[in-house]
Amino acid sequence: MNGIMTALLTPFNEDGTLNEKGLREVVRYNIDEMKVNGLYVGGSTGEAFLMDESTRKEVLRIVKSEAGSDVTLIAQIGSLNIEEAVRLGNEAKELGFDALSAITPYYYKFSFEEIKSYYQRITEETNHPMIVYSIPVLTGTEITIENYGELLALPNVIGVKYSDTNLSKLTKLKELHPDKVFFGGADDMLLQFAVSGADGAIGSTYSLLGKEANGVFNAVQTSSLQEARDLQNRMNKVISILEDVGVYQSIKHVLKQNGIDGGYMKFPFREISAEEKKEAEKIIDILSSG
Ligand code: NAY
Repeated sequence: MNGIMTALLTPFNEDGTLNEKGLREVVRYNIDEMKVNGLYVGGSTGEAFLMDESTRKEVLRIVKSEAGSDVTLIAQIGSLNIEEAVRLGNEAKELGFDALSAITPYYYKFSFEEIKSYYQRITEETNHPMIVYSIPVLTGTEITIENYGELLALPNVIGVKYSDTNLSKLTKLKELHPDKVFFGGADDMLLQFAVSGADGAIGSTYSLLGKEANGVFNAVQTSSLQEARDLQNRMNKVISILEDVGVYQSIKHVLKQNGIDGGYMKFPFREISAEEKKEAEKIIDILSSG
């Protein structure tokens, strides 16, 4: 469950019906020519949200019958209608898809508790590996690091399709959940996703750029960038304290603890309190633990 996966497009006929021949060709092309590790079926690229349930099921059946066990198959089964999502999930499971994925419920401004209960219900009623699909640019739903933690703790939730561009958040998530899988979802930032700790990427453009994408990903994996990521994680722990307390104030304070006169702030900047100074001093421990 890693590497480059194509977010599969769906060929339609002119009258809007499914073009089975085209779909089979696209599947084969991705597997045989683009050499991708997997197919993500029924996502945004697949226009799934424009299809009725029976067509979505038909797409799953055709893709499975064409791909067999050649590559990893993930079925995006999310729907605003929970019963439909569960039915699609069970269909994909029975067909032999390796994992399910579901878009965060969209359109209405659902609370996190509602979003969590959506994944809870799908995973309970399908009992199959689940990848949360987060794409804030389209759904408007941002998930905090803490809330991701709650979703990733649900039974069967194995990872996130992270179609977000906040890469410092991704690095932190991977550090907090090393056993979960994270897929990048902005193809122009594949390199940055790979460097930031993504286990793979799912994207539309890999139907054309599969080989290049594999090249980018492998090049990053085989160099010593893991070390760079570990260092960045340490840096980010410090940066997060700095930002909480006040960046300039706490740098000055920590410098002072090291015998360097960082001086005071210029009015109207305020000086930090004794409590904030103690918080800033946590940085010294982090720096000395390296
Ligand atoms: C999906 O569900 O089809 C996806 O994986 C979405 C990922 C794509 N984003 C969107 C909004 O479709 O591959 C990207 C995107 O097409 C690419 O970065 C080019 O913009």
